[in-house]
Amino acid sequence: MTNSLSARGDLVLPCLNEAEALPWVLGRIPDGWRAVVVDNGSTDGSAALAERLGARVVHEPRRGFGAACHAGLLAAEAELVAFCDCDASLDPAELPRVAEPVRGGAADLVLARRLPTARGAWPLHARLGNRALARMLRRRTGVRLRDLGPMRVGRREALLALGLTDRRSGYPLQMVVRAADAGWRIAETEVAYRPRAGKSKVTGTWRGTWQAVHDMRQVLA
Ligand SMILES: Nc1nc2c(ncn2[C@@H]2O[C@H](COP(=O)(O)OP(=O)(O)O)[C@@H](O)[C@H]2O)c(=O)[nH]1
Ligand SMILES: [Mg+2]
Repeated sequence: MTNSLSARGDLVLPCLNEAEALPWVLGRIPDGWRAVVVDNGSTDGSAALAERLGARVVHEPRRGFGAACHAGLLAAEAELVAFCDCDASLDPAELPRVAEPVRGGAADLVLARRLPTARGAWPLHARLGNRALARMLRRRTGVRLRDLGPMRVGRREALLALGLTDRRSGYPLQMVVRAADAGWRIAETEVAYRPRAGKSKVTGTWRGTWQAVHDMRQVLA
């Protein structure tokens, strides 16, 4: 891991009780990237563990995936900012390749489409919901994406200028909708999607799924 001055990018990792996943995730941070773990009131010692493992830890008391992601964006200092789940389902080591189009100026935002590596990595309802969402996004904005993947990279100042307001599960969708409305060049690449470590907070639960559907509808309304 590198300090902020030499870092090419800050990697925002929203974290709610991910002690099981943190050692692997933080062990996979590529050179030139700094991990910014945003703890959202974990009760399993995630924050202390992340600190011990050398990550920068930001505390966001307001619950919600978007609240955590946005606190990470506000705390970031590097030119490039990436987002990635902190559950060991996605490999931070893939970041340099994912970030390349933004770094090189060919795109303003890159999203990584998830390719499941095993049965059970991606529950069917989540996969179908995601596909429906991609279709709605295309109808609404004209942007063609095959997945609204959680691993993505953009420029810090431009991301801030989007003025994102969602603080729950609509955040990743609002980012793409506003970027599309602002005329950003949006690119899609691929990443491996593994079965997560620990328990799912969103699509693995009824409550989380319902909230995600509700929040995303609001964004597209
Ligand atoms: N900070 C914060 N992180 C969250 C919250 N809900 C989920 N996360 C994190 O967001 C990421 C995605 O959540 P996850 O449970 O993997 O959702 P799934 O991939 O749909 O099953 C994980 O890193 C979680 O720790 C929340 O309310 N606050
Ligand atoms: Mg996950």
